[in-house]
Formats: sequence, C-alpha cells, structure tokens
Amino acid sequence: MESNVNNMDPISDSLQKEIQEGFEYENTGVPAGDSEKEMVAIICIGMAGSGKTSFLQRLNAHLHGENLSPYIINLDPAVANVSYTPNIDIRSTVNYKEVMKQYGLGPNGGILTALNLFTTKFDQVLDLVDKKKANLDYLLVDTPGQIEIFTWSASGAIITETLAVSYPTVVAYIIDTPRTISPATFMSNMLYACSILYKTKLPFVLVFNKTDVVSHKFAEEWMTDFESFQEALSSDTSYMGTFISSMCLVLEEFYKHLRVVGCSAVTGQGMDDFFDAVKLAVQEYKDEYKPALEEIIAKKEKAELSKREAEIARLVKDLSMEEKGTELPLGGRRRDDPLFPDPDKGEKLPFAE
Ligand SMILES: Nc1nc2c(ncn2[C@@H]2O[C@H](COP(=O)(O)OP(=O)(O)O)[C@@H](O)[C@H]2O)c(=O)[nH]1
Ligand SMILES: [Mg+2]
Repeated sequence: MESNVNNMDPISDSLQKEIQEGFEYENTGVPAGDSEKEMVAIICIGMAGSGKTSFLQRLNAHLHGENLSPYIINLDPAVANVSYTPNIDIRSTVNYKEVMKQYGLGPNGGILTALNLFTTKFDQVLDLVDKKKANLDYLLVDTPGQIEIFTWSASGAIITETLAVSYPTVVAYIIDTPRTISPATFMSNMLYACSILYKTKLPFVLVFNKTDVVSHKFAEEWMTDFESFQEALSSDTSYMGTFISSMCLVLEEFYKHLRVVGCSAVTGQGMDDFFDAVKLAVQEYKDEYKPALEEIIAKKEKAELSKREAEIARLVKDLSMEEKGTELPLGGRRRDDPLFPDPDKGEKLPFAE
C-alpha cells in the first residue's frame, strides 16, 4: 500500500481511508464467538535480534493451534518481512524511508518519526480493535527492532499506556539466551529489563528465547541462587566483577516480581509455560495495576471536582458581592443617577434642552 508522504501529515489520509474501508487483512482468523471474551494484550519488547518477531509468529501459530483468536499489530516500520500476517501493520500506513527523505533523517530517526506519526492515530486503531475484542483472546504487539525506539520514546509510552488502560496488558521481555551466557551481558540485560519494568509498571514475563540453542537453566539458577551467580563471576576479578556482584543484590528484589520462562520461537518449546506465566501476569494486572490505575483516575476526578466546586463558590461569592454593592445587573437603573432620569417623573438629562 502506498503512503502519501508529500502531504503535511504523511499518514492521516491513508490511515483515515483505510479505517473507513477496514484496513485489516482478511485472515484475521476470528471465529464468531458465542460469549464475550476477555482480550489480553501482550507487548513484545526486546533487544534487536532477540527474536521478538519470530516469537510473535510462534505465539500466533500456537494460539491458532489451540483454537484461540489472536489479533496482531506490527509497530516495526523497518522490518522487511514478517513471518506472520499482521491485522494492523504500521508499514501499510507510513513509509519510513519516505519519512527519512522528507524529514532529512537517518534510519533511527526515520523509524522513530514513523512511529510518532502512527501514534497520533492510535486511538483510531484502538477503535478498530475495540469493535473486534469480544471475539478475541489475545492482542499481540510487535515492536521496532531497536529496543529504545519503543521503550524510550513518547509514542512507545503512549501506546503502552493506552493499551494498559483499556485491556489487561502484559509485557513479554524477549532475551537472546545464547548471547546472555556471560555474567556481564546477563546483568546488563537484566538491568535494562528492570528499567522497563519500572517505567511501564506493567506485569512482566521474562522470555529466554532460543532455548533450542542454549538452555535457560543457567539464567534461572543465577536469578534464584545468589551464590551460583557469584561463582560464575569469580573468574572476573576486575572492578566490574565487584560492581556486578553488588548489582546482583539490588536485582534480587526485581527478580521476585518476575515470571521466567524458556522458549524457542523456532521449535515452539515452552509455549505452554509462557501462557501459564501470562495468566499469572494477568492476575497481577487485575490485583495491582488496575486498582492503582483506578486510584489515579479517582484522584484526578476528585481534584477536578474540587477545582470545579471552588470555581462555583468563587462565582457565587462574586455574584453576592455585586448584589450588595452599588453596581446593578445589566439593564438596571440607579434612581439617583442624573444620567438615567426617570421620564415618568418628568426628569430630564442635565444637559437636555
Ligand atoms: N535458533 C533460534 N533462532 C531464533 C529464535 N528466534 C529467533 N531466532 C533468529 O534470530 C534472528 C532475529 O530474529 P527476529 O525475530 O527478527 O528478531 P527481532 O529483531 O527481535 O524481531 C533471526 O535470524 C531468527 O531466525 C529461536 O528461538 N531459535
Ligand atoms: Mg522484529
């Protein structure tokens, strides 16, 4: 689909048109459901090459195999091929290469701007999802290859928050297991995951992907047994080793809030474990995230109400002051004012003939 980037807004026209026409692909695989389902949103986040897109494809295949209905949104404008068919694809509404040309940007700036443009219309995208949600089990969201484009951008935050206020939402943090076997890379990946957890405050599932290449048992051990991580670190006697070992203590608290699963997007192993973890995460969303969110909304509404009450009180006070004062409401007339004589009494203006 062509996107028109020569207009002021490179996506609005095409997206508008597609929304009117229904720009979803045909194979949504959404069967007509008898009862309303509770749709759960899963946002896949992870470093470039960790396997987000492959994992999403595997989730899609697994869900179809279980007779469940996923709905997929691809938010990566730069991906060349995706192995699943997205229901909504950022690439069909905004062409990041054209955005690069038009705004004079490099690849990362182009991807970020494309995502920003798409985000301005995200409410319309959600309207589409909302219409279908009664027949959907999962909303799967694929994010741009470079992690920070989604996790450290305003648009990423807007999309995440918009989803989280509307549906039970879970973050699946995908990790490239074979590339985290060294304690230092493991620790930096965990710190990054930790920063995202604290930023989104959403329930988290850590997905150690590519377990067909390397088992994730070492990671599970490091996360549950402090001694074993220290042992792995013992070969590193540099100052980094000491730093990492103290960081490890800090992360102990973080690990308690996580669910860890090992998966392979290639072989499909670990899928049941993943969905079990998602179920627990959804429970956490309902028990913790949702009440906290409702509290924030209630506080905002209360603040708004008291602001309005204060305004009304001020208005009432102003009105009563006017009544007591010498000024009369519009159209009124002061009897003793020579500029407003009473013609019934034969009074005339002082300067009248
Ligand atoms: N062996 C193996 N390779 C994988 C797995 N998942 C993804 N890959 C490979 O990792 C590379 C990056 O995957 P991709 O899904 O594009 O990563 P993304 O950038 O996070 O979306 C590709 O070459 C995939 O074939 C897996 O479970 N096992
Ligand atoms: Mg990808």
